[in-house]
Amino acid sequence: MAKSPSSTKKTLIITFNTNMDIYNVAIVAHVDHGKTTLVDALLKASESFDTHKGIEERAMDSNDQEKERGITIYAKNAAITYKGKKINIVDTPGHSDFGSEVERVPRTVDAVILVVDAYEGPMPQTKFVLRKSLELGHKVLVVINKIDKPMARPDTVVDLTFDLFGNLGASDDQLDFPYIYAVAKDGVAIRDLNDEKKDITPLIDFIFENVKPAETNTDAAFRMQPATLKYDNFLGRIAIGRVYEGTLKPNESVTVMKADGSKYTGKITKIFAFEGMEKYEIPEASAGDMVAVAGLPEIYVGETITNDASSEALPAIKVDPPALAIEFMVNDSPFAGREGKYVTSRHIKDRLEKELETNVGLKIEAVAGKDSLKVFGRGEMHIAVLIETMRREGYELQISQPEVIMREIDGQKSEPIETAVINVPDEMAGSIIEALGRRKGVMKDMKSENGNTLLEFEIPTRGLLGFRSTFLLLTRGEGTLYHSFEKYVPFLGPIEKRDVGSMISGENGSTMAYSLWKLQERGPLFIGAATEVYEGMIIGEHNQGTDIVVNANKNKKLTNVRSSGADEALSLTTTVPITLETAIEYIKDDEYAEITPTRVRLRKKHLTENERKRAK
Ligand SMILES: Nc1nc2c(ncn2[C@@H]2O[C@H](COP(=O)(O)OP(=O)(O)OP(=O)(O)O)[C@@H](O)[C@H]2O)c(=O)[nH]1
Ligand SMILES: [Mg+2]
Repeated sequence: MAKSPSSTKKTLIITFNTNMDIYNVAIVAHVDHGKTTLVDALLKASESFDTHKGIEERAMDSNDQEKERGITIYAKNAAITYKGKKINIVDTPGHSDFGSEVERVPRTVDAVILVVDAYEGPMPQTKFVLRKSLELGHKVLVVINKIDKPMARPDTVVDLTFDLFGNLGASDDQLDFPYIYAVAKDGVAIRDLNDEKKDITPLIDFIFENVKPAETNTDAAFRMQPATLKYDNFLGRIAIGRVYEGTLKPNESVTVMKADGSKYTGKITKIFAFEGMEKYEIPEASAGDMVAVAGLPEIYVGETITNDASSEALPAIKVDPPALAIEFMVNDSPFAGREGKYVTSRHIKDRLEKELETNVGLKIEAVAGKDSLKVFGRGEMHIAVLIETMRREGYELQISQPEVIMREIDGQKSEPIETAVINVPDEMAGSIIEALGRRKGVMKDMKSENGNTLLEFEIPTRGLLGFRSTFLLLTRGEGTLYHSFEKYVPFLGPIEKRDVGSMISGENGSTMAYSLWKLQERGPLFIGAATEVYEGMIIGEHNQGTDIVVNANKNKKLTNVRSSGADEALSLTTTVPITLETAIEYIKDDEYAEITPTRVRLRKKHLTENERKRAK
């Protein structure tokens, strides 16, 4: 189709049409079930200007870490126009650590599209996002995706999804959900499994049929509620959300109503709407649409922006509280400041405060009597993504073991428990059941099918901390493990975190292959030869369950001593290098991880043996 001039970027304002029907939908699912791929397919089908040109795979996952990890981290808006109608789509993350992104979004839409993998069926996070959507009374449309998988069982998955709706207390209306099949990867959707697989348009028509267009009461006062925040170097904080009623032009003054009931006035300088993956400046925000507004540097999620100070605030957005905290502090190891550009506590504090402006699930708190900050997040990965971003920016810091946040409920200390769903080859099920049992997991279900065992556990979040590496070891990477917050229960008593101790360097200096070669019998090593170490640095695991102090810097006492530590004649079993994620999993409460732009080192909080004895 030849492009008319009106469909180019510059004149996009022409496509802004207040009379256009608008459909606001959020796409939710368990991790990897194909949400972002489905949004790609929709963008490619869009009739509007050049959205479908040069869309790379999972283009919505635009952040560096999203690309590298292959997952969505931040909820994002996009929009397509088709047959003269507009669909605002919010793509959400499926990983449970980014659940707060999902909790906020459904409030801004009229319907939710639940994607379910045609082989895996509903998984822990399917339940979480569906529960949130049903609670809001939303209509839920189901897309059974990946029907091309060799083991796909689309009909069974529809039944399982129906059961899940039932278990979660869906209303009769919700229970009668419409569904459609898709191969998002190939950009096709079909109503009936026997239909010809042509393109994605059946899904678009399916949305038009089953979602009510947004209400567009433009006579009322302007009211909008931000659900996500972005930071722009030129414009500052940008609030993205839905206009519930009324209209607003740039430079009109507005009143912001905060969650605590207080108000202040401000001015919105620019208004944007979405088209494809981009946002474009528009002359007026209008009821029913999703817009991004700039000009309110203090704006926060869930607040109400209005042009009539006497209008009512929109209902607050409820977000589950953080489940986990990690202490961030200045790196005070002997190697501090070697690799980082920003290393002081002020640097770290300022950076974290900036992060709070847009990272809604995150909280920080000063630690009494210490020059450190506690960072609260939804899960290990939520905080790990932040640490990774910081080290890429040149920050250096030290972190503590993650701690699960307890809550006082009805006068009782309570802790979060999660549903964990595990799929492993049959012969490995026994060791997994044992390992989770030790971590206070309670088995809820067990099924074996085609040589694979599917296990469902309820397990305290504490029990899952650090479990992933054990899981990988026990299953040799052949299993899958998903978990998602379920509820708070009274505290279940102590859990021993790991039954291996650390191998600790007793000296400063450089490691020698000869020493390491002898030490490797005592447990896996984290570092190789010719690596600089300091007294108190953890260089490996001790498989006897206790900490031991070792000297990794000794060389062979021979006359023909080699000058280099890297003695090729000695073959070291492979070392297990410490990554940010493994560090967070590994450290015990008397240990720290130092994170610099180029290194991750583990250390004891107290570096010398004497200090450690005294601290006991
Ligand atoms: N076989 C098959 N694979 C698909 C299909 N749709 C998506 N995938 C693949 O599934 C993987 C995950 O896809 P994503 O679109 O990133 O999944 P997501 O739901 O957005 O994942 P998160 O955002 O991390 O929760 C990618 O490797 C896709 O290529 C499909 O229809 N069939
Ligand atoms: Mg995604």
